[in-house]
Amino acid sequence: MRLTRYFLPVTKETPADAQIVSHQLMLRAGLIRQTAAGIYAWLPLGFRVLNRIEQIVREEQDRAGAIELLMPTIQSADLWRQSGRYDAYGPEMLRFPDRKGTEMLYGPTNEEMITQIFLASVKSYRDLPRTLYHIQWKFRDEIRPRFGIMRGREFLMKDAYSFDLDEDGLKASYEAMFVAYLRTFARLGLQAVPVKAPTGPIGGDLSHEFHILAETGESAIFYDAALEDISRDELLSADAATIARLTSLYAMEEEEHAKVAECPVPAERLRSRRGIEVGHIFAFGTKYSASMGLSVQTADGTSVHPQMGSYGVGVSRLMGAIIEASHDSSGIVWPESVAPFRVGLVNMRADDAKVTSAADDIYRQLQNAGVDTLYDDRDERGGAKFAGMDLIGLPWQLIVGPRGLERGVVELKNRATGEREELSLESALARLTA
Ligand code: 5CA
Repeated sequence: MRLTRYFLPVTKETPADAQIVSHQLMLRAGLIRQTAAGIYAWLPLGFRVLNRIEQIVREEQDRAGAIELLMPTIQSADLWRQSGRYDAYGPEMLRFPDRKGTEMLYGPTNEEMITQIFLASVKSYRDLPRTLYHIQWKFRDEIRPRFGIMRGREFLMKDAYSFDLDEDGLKASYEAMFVAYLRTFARLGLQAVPVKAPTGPIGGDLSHEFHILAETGESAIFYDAALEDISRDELLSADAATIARLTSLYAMEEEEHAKVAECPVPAERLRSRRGIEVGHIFAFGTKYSASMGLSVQTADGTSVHPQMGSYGVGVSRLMGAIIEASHDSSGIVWPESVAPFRVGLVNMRADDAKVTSAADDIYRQLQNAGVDTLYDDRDERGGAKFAGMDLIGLPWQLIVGPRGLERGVVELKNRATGEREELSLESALARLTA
């Protein structure tokens, strides 16, 4: 993509209304634009990152055996009356009539709808177990939308729902999602701490939240320092034993921790940090299947309400969490897995025909090799270009200037380490296409 043809409104000034660094950087780097309180447009660069995060979440859901579908954002009030949650949900739910006066709402979550869909077609134990998921926009009329997309009113969520015949089945489905979450966050370059959670309005018995440690996190959590020693490789190869080990280590939200009479962790190993909740999973058994009349025939001819769980990931919130975890004083440092482009190609002298012809040629070669490249072909000062590239945080910067070209070299900069290296053009391309 040529910057002279792109839509990338970056700014130097730190926006006054943004309190945390991820929100400031998202506005400055031209990723998002607020259109109403807690509601954001995703500008081209931000939309690319959102799609990459979504794709990693999707791949790990698929890998865990979950099946993707897409449910609508708009739901009917009657559906929610069946579970008894319509009145219970309160002012966070955005409610409105359609032209006929039918009461509608913008979905804050989808337990009722998936149960209704399941109910219409599943009658037998042979159709279980199943886990279905979608990645869809939600609306919650938060009292205090803040920190940009971190606590928005409209936000993108992956929500999965599992249906099992019995409690052992539910436990297996819950663990499969637990593994998927550990792998998802590891692939996003994040270290997530699983915290045992109270179940709240979703209901149920077993629940975990996944927190990314960051000073700006909204939750205070207490946990065993041993949770910090889990390696990325271990998370990527997580299995039931990993979960057993992780969940045996102490981790609680402040409110729950305060209720614990005697903390099992010795003081020197107890950590108190702030966390961003990026995922939340619940095993709630028959709460919705019973209230909404979903039952299936078992092998011996009796009828049972399926055991259910629901599993949420804050897809849009993850972008904020990634930036909180990965930035420096110059800007964002994207992990390779979600970077909007892999390479930022910088033409140092767009007013020099020789340099421009060389940079154009490199751009074509990168494109032909399938390397996502943002090409700064603007006629601007080098300093401004460097600052812009550092701000938007692409993993690699490839710099083409007149002095280097005379000696047959280009400069390759690694955004994360700051290391710069002069290389022949061939070696630079080989490095980037590897
Ligand atoms: N039905 C369940 C699981 S599918 C559910 O809705 N869980 S939740 O309320 O915990 O939301 C799931 C995830 O969505 C949260 O862990 C959080 O990462 C994200 N989320 C929730 N509210 C917001 C919000 N206002 N802005 C951005 N992300 C949010």
